[in-house]
Amino acid sequence: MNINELLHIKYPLIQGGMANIATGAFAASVSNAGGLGLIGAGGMDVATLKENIQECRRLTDKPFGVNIMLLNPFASEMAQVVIDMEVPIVTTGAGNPGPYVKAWKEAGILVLPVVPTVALAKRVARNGVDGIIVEGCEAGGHIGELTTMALVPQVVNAVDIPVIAAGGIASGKQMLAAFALGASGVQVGTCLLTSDECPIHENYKQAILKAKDSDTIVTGRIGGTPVRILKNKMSKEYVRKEKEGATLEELEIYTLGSLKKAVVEGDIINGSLMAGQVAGLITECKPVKEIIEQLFKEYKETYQLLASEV
Ligand code: TUI
Repeated sequence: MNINELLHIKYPLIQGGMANIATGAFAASVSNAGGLGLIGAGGMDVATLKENIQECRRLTDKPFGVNIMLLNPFASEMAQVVIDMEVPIVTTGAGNPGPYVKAWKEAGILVLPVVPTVALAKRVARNGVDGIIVEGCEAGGHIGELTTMALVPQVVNAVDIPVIAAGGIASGKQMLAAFALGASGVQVGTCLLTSDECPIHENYKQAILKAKDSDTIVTGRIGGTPVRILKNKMSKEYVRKEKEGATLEELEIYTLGSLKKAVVEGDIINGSLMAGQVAGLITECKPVKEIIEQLFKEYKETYQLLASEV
């Protein structure tokens, strides 16, 4: 079973709801390529979210969704915006969406929370969500503790709704592995950062292309909000200060507005360049459509190769 029928999409692939990156235009390009595009509401205010929903609708007639990042101070207002604007699909991140699920379901919205543990997966499943995006700590941005390889099969055993694997997926082979673990679809972020349509600064794209396997680092582990980003002056200093016992206020100096610094200004020294551990697999910039088609081509070829060897 995959999620194509549930979401009315061609490929069982959801774009990560990357805060400050995934605009309405970007989401539309993913939806037009046959995946599910998401508007990342994480760094937006309510008015900006509304504009992006309108823009996405203008650019695609395919299904799209909104990712509501629950640490966003406007999250509860945004929960109402997606109802009022008849957004068909909502994903959530960085918290428990429990308080909003009933209203979304009553409005006919398909709800797919991103969760980092079996416990939260079971809780949201009881709330009546339509599927669960299970994100391992290989992912970029805000992460949990468990790896995709360990977490996905445990959530698959614990719930009876579709599970979508996220974190550490940037190739057809990794997609196939996710399906082997019981996933019904995948969510990808890092491999779309270098797409032609991705609105991040060229310097950010070049940094992803240059990154190797161990070029990401996790900030905020001690403070309780772990975030995986590329190693640079800012992130290395942040982790050093964190280990020295710096207060959250002292640490905030490094991260304040740092994602926008990277995305908009291309500041790869002091900016926060969110990326997953798969950054080392990304070697070229190309259109979203080609990235997605290549993933599924490799997926099929690998599946056939493995099947022929059994
Ligand atoms: O949300 C994400 N990834 C993100 S959000 C983001 S914006 C941001 N920037 C700086 C600091 C914090 C956020 C960048 N990347 N992924 C989904 C995800 N959700 N990963 C982990 C979680 C999560 C964590 C705890 C989900 C639920 C949760 O629940 C705790 C609870 O309340 O039970």
